[in-house]
Amino acid sequence: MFELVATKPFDGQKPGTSGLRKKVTVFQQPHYAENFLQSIFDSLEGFAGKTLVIGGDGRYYNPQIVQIAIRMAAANGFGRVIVGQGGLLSTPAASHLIRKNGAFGGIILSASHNPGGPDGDFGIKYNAGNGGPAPEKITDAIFAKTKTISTYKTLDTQDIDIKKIGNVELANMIVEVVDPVSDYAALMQTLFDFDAIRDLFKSGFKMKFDGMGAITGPYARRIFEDILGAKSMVMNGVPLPDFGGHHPDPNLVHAKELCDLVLASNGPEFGAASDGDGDRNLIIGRNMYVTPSDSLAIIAANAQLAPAYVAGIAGVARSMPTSCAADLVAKKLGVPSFETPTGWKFFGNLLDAGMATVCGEESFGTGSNHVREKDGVWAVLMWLNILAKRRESVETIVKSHWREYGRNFYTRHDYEEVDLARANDLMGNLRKSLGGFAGKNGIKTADDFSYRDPVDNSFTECQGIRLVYENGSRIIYRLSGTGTAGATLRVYIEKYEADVIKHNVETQVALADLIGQANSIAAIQANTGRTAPTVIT
Ligand code: VG1
Ligand code: CO
Repeated sequence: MFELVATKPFDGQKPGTSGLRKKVTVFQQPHYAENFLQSIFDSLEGFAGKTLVIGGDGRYYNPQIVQIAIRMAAANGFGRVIVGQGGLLSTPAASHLIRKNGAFGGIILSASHNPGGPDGDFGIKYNAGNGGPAPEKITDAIFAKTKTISTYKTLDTQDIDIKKIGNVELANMIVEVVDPVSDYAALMQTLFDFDAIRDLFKSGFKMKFDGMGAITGPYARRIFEDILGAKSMVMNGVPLPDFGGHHPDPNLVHAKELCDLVLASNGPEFGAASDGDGDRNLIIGRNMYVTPSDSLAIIAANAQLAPAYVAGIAGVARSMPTSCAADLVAKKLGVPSFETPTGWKFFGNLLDAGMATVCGEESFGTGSNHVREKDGVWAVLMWLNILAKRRESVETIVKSHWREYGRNFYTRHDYEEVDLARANDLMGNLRKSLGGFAGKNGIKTADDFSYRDPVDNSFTECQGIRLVYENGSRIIYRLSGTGTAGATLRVYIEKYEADVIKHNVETQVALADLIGQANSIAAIQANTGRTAPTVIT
């Protein structure tokens, strides 16, 4: 018999770009997590007796919330929970388990690339039966429920042992504890040419992978080292509750240890990293950083080298701030390209409908129709597959891509933890001035990006201020939907360059003019009090 616990609503349980993210201390308030979980269940219908996948990235507070979620799933009438051993699952592995087992949905416990530990962040996200993040229709319903909740259902039981693989009974529910890596590793072997990659490593090819003290360590060890035979190449490979103090965001700033090693002229041929929950990827080669936007374009152009994509891709989708490099590839391939709002949930319908095969975001996210999340290890394997087939360096592959398509110089400047009211003012002022930009200083159009989903016709607006220049250059402003303190202003800057002679200019230099314009148009210094971005990628 379940217990009905009386509770009161909490303010602000609104899912952002990727689920509900708050400080651990916020989640530690009595009933806080329970309220949100019950609101998820109350927004769903028809799950009695069905399967729910539960797992998280192992960050601080993961073990406690896994137990709460399992009890509440049983009390709410699920028939089976599949949970990763120790409560661990990378986000793409959770997506795969939902799909493979025909589960009703999944609860993913992660704040992704945000720092962890007692003073860090925590997060809860619901994924639907297609394995993908719940669409806005569901997240809006969840938020509405959080505002009126008065009771939640749970069981009065001890913690259940999820350290051992196997089945445990809990009331009328079966809890199936699974190895977090096995099914995922098996899926990867159906997508890529593992023999070719094994041969690449046998030939002396050197690689370093940075797990950043987060979830992908065990996945990388099993797949790259045990299965593919790469020798001791994983750094920071043990998932830790505080990520070993790392900020598990795989970019040039936070994966500095790896970058210093690989970007050197005598470094290993290839380097990669993933984030807290394993859905992001950083790709670097000796002397060559590959921007996520370029990586998406290069993957789209070379996907046919991998067995799963040998028949070609149906289309490419990118988030609006991602550079237009992938569009050029789609055009050449004669397949459609789609431009969606930021956040992986917007790719779900396109993937389900078979309209896009490969998707990506400038924020180090790349993936395909094999799951419904971005997938860090997948992207690394895709690159390894390309490298194994082409037997050229990362640098050669990138430069020849630019030669063929032109180069989309690209940078993102983040101003983190700025005052929320001032950030809102900055965006508000830009919105008010929208009508005055076009036709001046080379700007062709100015708008606040909105998106009509071509599959279900749903409409999403206010997704970022977009200034598009006559020559195709773009400046985009938006506020982050994943932060937990103040506001983060993201400024995205892009310029297309067809002339090969100009391809080797340093990115910040090539974009200096546009960066100056971006700063002055939004009066960033005056509005944020900051003279420089906190993070440049
Ligand atoms: C950021 C990125 C976005 C990504 C999201 C979740 O969102 O910009 O592209 O989908 O994080 O990624 P925002 O709203 O902060 O810009 V993860 O790795 O946190 O699941
Ligand atoms: Co992530």
